[in-house]
Amino acid sequence: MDVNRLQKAQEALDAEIKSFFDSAPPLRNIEDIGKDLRKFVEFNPPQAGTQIDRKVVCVTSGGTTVPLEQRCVRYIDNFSSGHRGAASTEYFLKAGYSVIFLYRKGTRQPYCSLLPDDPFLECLEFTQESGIQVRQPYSEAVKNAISEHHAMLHLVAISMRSIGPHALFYLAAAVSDFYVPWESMAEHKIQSGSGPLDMRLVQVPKMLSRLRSEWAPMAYCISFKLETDVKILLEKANAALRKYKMHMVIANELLTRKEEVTLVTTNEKIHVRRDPKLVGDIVEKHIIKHVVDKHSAYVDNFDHKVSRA
Ligand code: PAZ
Repeated sequence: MDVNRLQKAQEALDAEIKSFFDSAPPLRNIEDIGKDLRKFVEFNPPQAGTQIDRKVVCVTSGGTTVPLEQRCVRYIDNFSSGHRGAASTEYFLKAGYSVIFLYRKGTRQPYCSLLPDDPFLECLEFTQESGIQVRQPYSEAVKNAISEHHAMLHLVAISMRSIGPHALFYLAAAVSDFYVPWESMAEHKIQSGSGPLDMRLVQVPKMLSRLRSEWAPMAYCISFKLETDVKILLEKANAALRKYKMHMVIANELLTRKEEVTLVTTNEKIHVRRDPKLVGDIVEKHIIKHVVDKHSAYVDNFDHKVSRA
């Protein structure tokens, strides 16, 4: 692409991103979120000239919805349960990472995978002697959920620029590709009875290239690619790797996503499977092991270059 066309494409993307953010209602509590985020980042201060061991990962998890009305009654949703993000967070914490867990309310939480879907009803029992108590099969899981969950970071970040290569983005959320701009959205509940609903959804601008080039240019970035047709999966993952300059794209197919994935980088494709013969073995355990190794090599390479400069 020549320089002029490249610049025009950049400007068009800038305009799309601006219009996307302008058309959304302002984020509530933005100041508190910013304050918490600063506290978190200050807790991991990059000290000039010293070795920083702490690594921070931002995990996105769960699906996003597309509201159809400003006073939202209806929305378009997707299948994502948040299992991938929640389970991966547990393994990142085990590997010594600090985690910013950016999740959709109501989706899976770390350390809760062993709890039933409706913990309050399933986990508790009433006895004459002790009143309400946690039922035996769940007591260990509830204990872990309480102690670990509260220690976890509840904050959101899109930029971890100040910690350079020690930052990792692990973008497991299923983000909607389309949205209804705020100004063209009906204010009140859309009325039925007047025939088929005709609605135009606008494409959400792809922010991945901005993340790589501007928001956190030194961070290690991993995105996911989900398809239902295995025949095109790796081709699409490779295309995303090149187009958005990701360091890794994790390719998964809808029906087998809990069994196996392929980690795609520019040099290799690593196929990762859970072992069905091992009780409790989950694919995220294997994914995170590879991710941690790749990220460490990236940081070492970075530090090496800096020390030689
Ligand atoms: O959230 P979950 O565990 O049910 O599913 C995980 C997943 C399939 C959403 C994730 O692995 C993924 O591929 N996310 C990106 C989807 C995409 O936009 O292509």
